[in-house]
Amino acid sequence: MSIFIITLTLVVLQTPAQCSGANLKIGVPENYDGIFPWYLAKLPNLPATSTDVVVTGDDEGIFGVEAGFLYALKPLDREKQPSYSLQVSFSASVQSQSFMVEVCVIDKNDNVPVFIEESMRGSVQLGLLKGISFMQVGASDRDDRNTAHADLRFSLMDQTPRIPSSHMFFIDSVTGEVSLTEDGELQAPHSTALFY
Ligand SMILES: [Ca+2]
Ligand SMILES: [Ca+2]
Repeated sequence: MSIFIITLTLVVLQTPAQCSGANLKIGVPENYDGIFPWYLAKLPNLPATSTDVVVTGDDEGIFGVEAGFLYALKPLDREKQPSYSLQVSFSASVQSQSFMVEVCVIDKNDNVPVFIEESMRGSVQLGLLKGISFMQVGASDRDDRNTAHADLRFSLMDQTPRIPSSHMFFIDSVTGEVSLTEDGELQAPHSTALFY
């Protein structure tokens, strides 16, 4: 029986995230680092003559309305809170009215993937055929799993020692399953290395 240690790397693809719109839904990017108040959108449901405009539904007091525009007073963190359901109340023609606004925080790729376990050990039984998985590695990413920001790919970076072949192992880039290559199948029984 041989035991090996391998070094792995993760590759993360990037594509823009989407925030679908329905009713009054506003998509805003996370981690805004510009000037505050940050004006997010004009509220078309708010009559120009409305008074006593109040925004509720956000415990931290991040959002407000000024001159018909919804604004935020600090950057948003999708990993902390992915959306906000706000109620905008106002008075128009003496009557009190309100409508709902959903603020959807659009993901940015601001988290690196991390392995579920810092170090993993697998063992190969003598006579194991190529392509048959003998261990599986896992990783996670806090970004939006519906986007490529959390779409992980595995690859083997290095093998130590590189004997009797430098290409003894294969990792499935999607599943993280590790198996022997053809070289590994042929050479493992003759390998003098007990640990990789
Ligand atoms: Ca990420
Ligand atoms: Ca993110």
